Amino acid sequence: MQDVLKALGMSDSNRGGFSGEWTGSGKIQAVVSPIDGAKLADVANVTPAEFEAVLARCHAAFASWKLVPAPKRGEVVRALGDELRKHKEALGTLVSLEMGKALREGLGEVQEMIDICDFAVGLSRQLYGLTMPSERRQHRLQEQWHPLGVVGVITAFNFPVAVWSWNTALALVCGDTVLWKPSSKTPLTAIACTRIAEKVLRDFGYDPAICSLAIGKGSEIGDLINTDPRVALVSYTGSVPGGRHVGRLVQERFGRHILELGGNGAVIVSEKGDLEIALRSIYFGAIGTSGQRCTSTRRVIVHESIYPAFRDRLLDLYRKTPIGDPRMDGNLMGPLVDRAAVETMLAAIETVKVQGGKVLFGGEKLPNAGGCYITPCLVEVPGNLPIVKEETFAPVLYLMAYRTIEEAIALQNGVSQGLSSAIITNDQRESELFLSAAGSDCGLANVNTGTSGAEIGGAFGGEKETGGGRESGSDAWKAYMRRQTSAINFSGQVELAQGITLEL
Ligand code: UN1
Repeated sequence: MQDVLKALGMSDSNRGGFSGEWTGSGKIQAVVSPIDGAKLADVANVTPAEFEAVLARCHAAFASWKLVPAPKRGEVVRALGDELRKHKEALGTLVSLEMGKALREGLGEVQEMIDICDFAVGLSRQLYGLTMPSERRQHRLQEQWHPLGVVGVITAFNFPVAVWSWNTALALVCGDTVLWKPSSKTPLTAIACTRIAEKVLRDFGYDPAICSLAIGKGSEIGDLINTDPRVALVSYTGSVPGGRHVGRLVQERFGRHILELGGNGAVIVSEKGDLEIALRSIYFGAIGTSGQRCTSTRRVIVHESIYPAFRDRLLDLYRKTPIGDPRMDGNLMGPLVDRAAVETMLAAIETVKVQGGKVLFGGEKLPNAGGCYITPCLVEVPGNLPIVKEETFAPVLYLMAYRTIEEAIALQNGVSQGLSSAIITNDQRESELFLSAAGSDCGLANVNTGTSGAEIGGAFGGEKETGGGRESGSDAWKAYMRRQTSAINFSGQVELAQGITLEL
């Protein structure tokens, strides 16, 4: 542990606020690993007064950062990606230690950070605006994209570093400054990332407050971000109730928000699909990150003709799941993030039994140190029972059968969340229907691959109670900029639009 912290410039006791200098004299929090309950390090939270100073500096940094040409800002992001490459092993290990995901997934998460940096470097030369024909003679219409301001990034424990990077890499090339409030469950990884960004910004001679940090409770520090008009955009990843709260506060002051809330991913397995692909994608989607991705597979909708055979093969995989210390290569599943998550999972299993579900396997607590280990659970259900419609952030997978493809799509869409979905089929009519307006209502709809593991090149996010925001690739950057439309008259005369005449 000491080596990992040292490699990332940290120590046993760390301060949780940064805006050019490190601050934090609030509550001291002992960060404990879900792997074995061992203490990792202390973090001092920021007080409201320290938060005010952090925000003020981050806001002040915007005034000069927005004037740096975008391709030059891209150079900073390139260096950030290079620095992350150097620290991939240490940072990936810290992710695994702090939130408990398998080391290979921790490394994958850091890779996702590197990928978005690469994407953003290219983007820094492509912040295109359109030129449009004017209806008036010798006039021209154009739009430009300008920096927006401070982006408040509020992240969840499950992707403790990648979500910051999706937002930060885009925000930086867009000319925005970033104020990050990470989950209180994963403050160490946030300090590590901020240290990396600090070094890069200092090397270039820019104000390091461009990447600021404020660690504290959501109800305190989070709400200071949500209510402050100096924060132009709040990008929030978390639960549906959390997002409803953030959305209300930010809307109240006409700020912008990107909400990336709960999912309830389903995979439709057609009798015309490749069952090996289905098995692997579903298994990884359900147990990967111990079922704690918003893109995790939570429901499997299987054609009735193959249902019994498919269920038995999946059950077989579940029975053999290697669970244990996530740093050991053989283990596919580590602990849940904390004991409360284990209790939430157990409660959902009790509820589904009462509602008519049949537990086929799992939901057994394991005696490992720390108390956060539990076997993944597979439950047979007759359809979208009330508890199935809720997102339980844990490895519980609900299996149900369907008769027609239309019925399967209706089951997939029959929940209030709309993040990720997939179909496993070799029938083009089925896959095209699934991707059509009559198909999946989710932001992500995959064919012959699972619900999780989205690449950064596409826009990431979902509909309905998932919140409607988009982060990462494609044109998600537009949410981080201010659009300016201009009419330019080079005629030497006055001509009004819409044919209006003005005789003086
Ligand atoms: C999340 O769970 O909040 O698509 C993000 C995936 C990852 C990101 C998940 N690339 O599974």
